[in-house]
Amino acid sequence: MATSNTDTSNAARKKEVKKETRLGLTYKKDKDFGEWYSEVCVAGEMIEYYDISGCYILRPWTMAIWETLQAFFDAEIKKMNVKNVYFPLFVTENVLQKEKDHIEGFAPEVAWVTKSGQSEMEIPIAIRPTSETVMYPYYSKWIRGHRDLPLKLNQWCNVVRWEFSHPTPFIRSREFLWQEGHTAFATQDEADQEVLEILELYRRIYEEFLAIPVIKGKKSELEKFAGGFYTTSVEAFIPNTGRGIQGATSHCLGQNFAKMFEINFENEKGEKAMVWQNSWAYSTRTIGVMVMVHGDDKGLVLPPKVASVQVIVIPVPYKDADTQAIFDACRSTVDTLCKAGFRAEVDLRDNYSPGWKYSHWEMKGVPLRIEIGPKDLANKQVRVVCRDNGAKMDIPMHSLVEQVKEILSNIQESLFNAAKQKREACVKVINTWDEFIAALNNKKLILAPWCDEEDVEKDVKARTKGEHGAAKTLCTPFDQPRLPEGTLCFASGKPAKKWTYWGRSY
Ligand code: 87F
Repeated sequence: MATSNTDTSNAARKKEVKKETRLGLTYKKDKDFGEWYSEVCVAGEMIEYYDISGCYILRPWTMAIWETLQAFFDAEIKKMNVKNVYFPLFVTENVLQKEKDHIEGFAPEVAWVTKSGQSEMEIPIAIRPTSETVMYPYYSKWIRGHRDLPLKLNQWCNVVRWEFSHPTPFIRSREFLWQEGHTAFATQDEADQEVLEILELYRRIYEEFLAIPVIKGKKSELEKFAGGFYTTSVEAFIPNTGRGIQGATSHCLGQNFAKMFEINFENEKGEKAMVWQNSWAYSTRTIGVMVMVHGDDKGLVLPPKVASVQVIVIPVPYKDADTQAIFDACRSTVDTLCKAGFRAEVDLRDNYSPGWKYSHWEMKGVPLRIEIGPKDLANKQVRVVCRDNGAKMDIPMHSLVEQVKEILSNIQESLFNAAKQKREACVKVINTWDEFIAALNNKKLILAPWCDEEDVEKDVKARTKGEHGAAKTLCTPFDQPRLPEGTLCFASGKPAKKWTYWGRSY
């Protein structure tokens, strides 16, 4: 990309502007969703592909969003008295295997370092796929008596899981960023309560920041974290593919890990007792869900609360207009907005046309564009254009701050409402197997009465196996519709115990 250069002649500049006309996406969201998604991640400058499959470069446009989510969550857990720590990236085979049952199914995904330079290492070391086995030996050491409880630690880190299924930026990558919280309590009550408190923070990340509606609920026995007692999650839905996606999880581990790692304490009565533990995590996957839900054929659509640039100001100088005055007006507009607390920037590059800049910032999903041309200058106004619906209005300079505030908050709200409406249109309540299959083929988010038996879920999985993947339970929502007496399970015909969401998933 050429930088501005005062020596560049007008003719040369024009040529440069002309060259740069290829903008816009080649794929359509409704037609080729998978290709559209990869293209929008790259063209929106969030991701760059790397020469190791399943690994992606997270560019500043991504990291700014991650940092916003991080700042929110980090402040909230600190209010709960959770402390941040950092444990090593590496773990020995001995320690990793300590907890055999839970690691067994995951073993193929563990990446190992076997060499240093040209020499084989004496003991190979694994790269953490999650940190239970790294951390819990020290919980055992640090927890002695009831006064050491609760112990509430969190770390912000990367983890590596060498997946073999199709990698997708943010959604399924071999290395990703997350936070993992690991807490220990004297009583189940305290643990139960924290599970839900954390889940509520995850709901807020999705709904308040990313403008994505989620369902809070409990995972089935088959889908829960095998090493735990019960798993809760927030579940999102991607209408275009008809797939559910687990947004974040908050587990109550019960006393399983306490037993294995001997995390004991002396209680108030002087008796030996085992701790109750939780673990919880959300990852950079959140950002992929945001891209999938809000993006359109022009590119990314960023919710104002997370956009690193909320307002982009673009000068629109006509041939004979006073370019300097327009540039000054743009700069002072950005100044006013930044002083009022908005994240605003101006695009003064002289080697791109205004039209090119419009497309560029639309591709990057900036929520609000401000255009300033000679007419706006004369009328002491600016032209604003909303990214989400293309709405245009002229607003007087004197009310700039109040109006921008109002417009951004409306965009945030309407993105959420639009996403919720789209999701609701995909929800299908069913009662029979035939209705279930029909809904599955129609990419629905299925709410079905279920007997809650593991074998029945396995059977549903087996019966729906196909090129698009099997159907499974997403969650049993905490918010349960009424289950009329005598309702039968859609799959087994036995008495139904609960309403559960089913579908294909990521
Ligand atoms: C892959 C390889 C090895 C998931 C893995 O959800 C181990 C694992 O334990 C593994 N993939 N898991 C489950 C992670 C459970 C739990 N860990 C702490 C969480 C929240 C944060």
